[in-house]
Amino acid sequence: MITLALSKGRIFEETMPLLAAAGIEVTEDPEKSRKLILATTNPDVRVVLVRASDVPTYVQYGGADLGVTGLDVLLEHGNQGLYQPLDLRIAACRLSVAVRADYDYATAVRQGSRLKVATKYVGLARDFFATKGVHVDLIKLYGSMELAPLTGLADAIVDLVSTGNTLKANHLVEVERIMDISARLVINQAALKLKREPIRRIVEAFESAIPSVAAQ
Ligand code: PRT
Ligand code: MG
Repeated sequence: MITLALSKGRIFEETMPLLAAAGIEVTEDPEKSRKLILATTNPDVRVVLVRASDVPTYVQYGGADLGVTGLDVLLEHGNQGLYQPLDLRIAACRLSVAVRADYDYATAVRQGSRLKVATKYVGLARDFFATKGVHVDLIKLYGSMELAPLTGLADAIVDLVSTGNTLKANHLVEVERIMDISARLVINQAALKLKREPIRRIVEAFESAIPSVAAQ
């Protein structure tokens, strides 16, 4: 049995065409079912639904053989115990710094001010500002980062941006682009040895179905 860890929402939806390329279809709709283990048209492959930030943990400890996870989640988790992530080029977005439209970020940075930065990505944010030589107090949040600058909790946020509509709706502006993000296929190292053939078939099918750069 091959177990693939996915999170509900965009990762699940955007992984479906890749699975289809491997001849695999999930037979239940995760938005309608309360089940956490979903069968597929391949009796040897099942999908487990976990929180997006838990996908690397499931794969690292063998709760799943494979998983699809954002590069943001993967870098924040650390790469330990996970085999060579394949860039699937799905769920694309970018990790950025954003501030209130009336906040003068450039001047604050130039003057060496200490910035209060709210984020779910404490590790990535720490590395980014350390490299820039900007002093920051990091405030860990679990969601709705956009609210932090509006309430005075923080001067800036580090969050994912895709269309930019959420920032715009909350009168925030993107002031730095930290990195481009897309989803990765991660593989448990032991599973790769023990289930080499079936895993290789899935990886090859995924590779053949990765959206081309031109199509994005
Ligand atoms: O929602 P939950 O707390 O359960 O978990 P999650 O937010 O980690 O999961 P999910 O499904 O929202 O995101 C899974 C993965 O999708 C992330 O780890 C990213 O790699 C990727 N991804 C791609 C995104 C986005 N695009 C994205 N736009 N994840 C989140 N967003 C959010 C962003 O945080 C912001 O709040 O969407 C909002 C911005 O979108 P725009 O289009 O308004 O700019
Ligand atoms: Mg979300």
